[in-house]
Amino acid sequence: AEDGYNLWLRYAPLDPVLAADYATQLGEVVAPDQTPTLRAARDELVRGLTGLLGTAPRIQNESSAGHVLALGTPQSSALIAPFREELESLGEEGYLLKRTRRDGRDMLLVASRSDIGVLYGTFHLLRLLQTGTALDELTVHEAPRVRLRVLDHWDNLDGYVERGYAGRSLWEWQTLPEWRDPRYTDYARANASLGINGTVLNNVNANAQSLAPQYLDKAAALADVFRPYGIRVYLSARFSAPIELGGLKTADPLDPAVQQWWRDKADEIYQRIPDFGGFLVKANSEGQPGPQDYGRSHADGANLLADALAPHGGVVMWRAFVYAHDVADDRATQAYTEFAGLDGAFRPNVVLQVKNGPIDFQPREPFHPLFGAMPRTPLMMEFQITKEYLGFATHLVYLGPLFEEVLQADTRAGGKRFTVAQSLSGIAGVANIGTDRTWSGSHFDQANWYAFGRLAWNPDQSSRDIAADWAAMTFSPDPAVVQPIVGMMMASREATVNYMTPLGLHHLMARGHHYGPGPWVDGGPRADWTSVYYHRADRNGIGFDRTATGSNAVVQYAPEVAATYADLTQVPEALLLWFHHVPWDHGMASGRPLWDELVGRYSSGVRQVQAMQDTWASLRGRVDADRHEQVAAFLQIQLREAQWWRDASVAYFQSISGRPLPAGEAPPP
Ligand code: GCW
Repeated sequence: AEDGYNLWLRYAPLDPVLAADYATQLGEVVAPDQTPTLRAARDELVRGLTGLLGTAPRIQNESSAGHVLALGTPQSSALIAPFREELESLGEEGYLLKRTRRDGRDMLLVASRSDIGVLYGTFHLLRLLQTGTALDELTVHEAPRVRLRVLDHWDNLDGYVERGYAGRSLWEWQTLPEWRDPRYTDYARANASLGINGTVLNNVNANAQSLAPQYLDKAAALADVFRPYGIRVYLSARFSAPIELGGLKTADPLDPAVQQWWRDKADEIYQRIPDFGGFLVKANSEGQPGPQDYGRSHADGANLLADALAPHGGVVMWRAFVYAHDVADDRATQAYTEFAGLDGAFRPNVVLQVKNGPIDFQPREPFHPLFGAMPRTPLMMEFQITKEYLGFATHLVYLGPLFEEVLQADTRAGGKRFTVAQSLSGIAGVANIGTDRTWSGSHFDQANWYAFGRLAWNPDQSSRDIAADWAAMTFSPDPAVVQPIVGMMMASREATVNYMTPLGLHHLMARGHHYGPGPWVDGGPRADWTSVYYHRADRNGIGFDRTATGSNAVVQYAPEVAATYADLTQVPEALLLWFHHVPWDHGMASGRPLWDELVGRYSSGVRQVQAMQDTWASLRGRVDADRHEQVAAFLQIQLREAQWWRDASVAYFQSISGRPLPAGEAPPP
């Protein structure tokens, strides 16, 4: 039965004619296996070809004439050595796939300067076969565009995953380091297939114990498993660890004893994990300790850890998601206010990790104003793959278009085109992975892990193309399956925006768990924990004025962007209520008044879910029964809940606007 465990690496048998054609074109395989990484590449190739083509490939040490598939580096393979020059420009992680003739052989090369590049190239070749791509004339030069491509696990030491909807943590701290669950290897394979090269094992709301020796031993065992797959281990560091673990009186970054403690801690970690990636830190946000507790800046805090890691080559990923105890005028402005002025103050091995938008992983936000605003500081995107504010693992929401929209946003930094993607040194994704048999809590949420990884490698790819690859690999390369699935996926995010937070509304979810509607939530312990803080609906209108007449958050963007967002006639309708408070009868592009448009968007979100259901129903028989049934059931839940969102939101806003429902709109029950 298909249970989803194999992700996009199912290697289900191809159509026999196609399989036979591939088998002839590939011929014999010459794949060195001197290192663990080369062995992983060879094993994956054998696994993939056996599944896809129906027979195990013949692995040779030398090739005779005829067709040969050659894997390797110039060092490990005599067949690859002549192509050394062509590999120069591809860097340490890049690879070449190339069909060529040499010495009477028809060769297909999977070549790289490094072993890890060979593994990446092998996964790429397998993807071409899984998607039924023609191999004649093949020439692929690939190199990652972003250096740090990292998954952030919000996993606690007790196995609970914060905002995790896919079961418990994968890391079995209880049985590590002795027992290395084979699932760790499958996790590494899946990530390597996308080029992900780092993993932060523990929650940013960090327990200092993660840095205690016994946990370092466990982390080291995981690092050993991941190493052949090019994945470095990182840890979230609790800023007050010198007090909690070291017994010091302070964690002040300028205190010499504190500095010594972190240097010693770094030495201790690198003794166990020589390629340790570094630390991720959440400081002075939502109650976490940090340098501001001692009157020091974020730069002082980040540099403290950076100095400890520098001798070993580690980096500090310092988060810009700061969220203070006392509510600022506009929570959306806080990160920029605290960080923009620190540009240039960080050590070179500090990377500032910025969430995609200025609030918090909403279904839609404008891009974060720090992108493009810190030219002297390496920046790292933080996306949330787990869908905290988008219906958890139950709702089918493909995040590719959300990621793409943010990555392609033009910051206009320096007055010219400069996309968010161009500003990045790294990309992190808050993982949606747990012990669920599907890994991600649903079949379609696997696509969000997949799309994240592909975009981390090259943020300029199209989310539609990525969806097509994923659907072909996960379900079937048959275009009659791929096309409708891609159609569903591409429409799904906008559907969710429509039934949850249309037209730039945000943070209307029920308080705390963030599942289901709660636009009425008021009177919480602090103003910005309430939905009314964000939508500001009153008798006259709705929306958060972030222009000069309001919080003036727009000025945090480059002048051209600020001017566009601030201008009611230019702001994209999708962000209208993010930046403006407008009257209920404000004229919209559709010709309808805002109130009618708003209700219409809520209703169209529901209809879009119905359309997904219809598409999925039409695929019965083309998708295996097990997965078809579960997706259908989840879509039924999503439809019910989209209706719930629509009815609750429309009823609530109607109680404020006092306006009649537009013609044809059913009243909430
Ligand atoms: O989105 C919010 C979540 C918190 C999370 C925080 C953060 C890890 O509700 O659960 O804490 O963001 O990103 O630090």
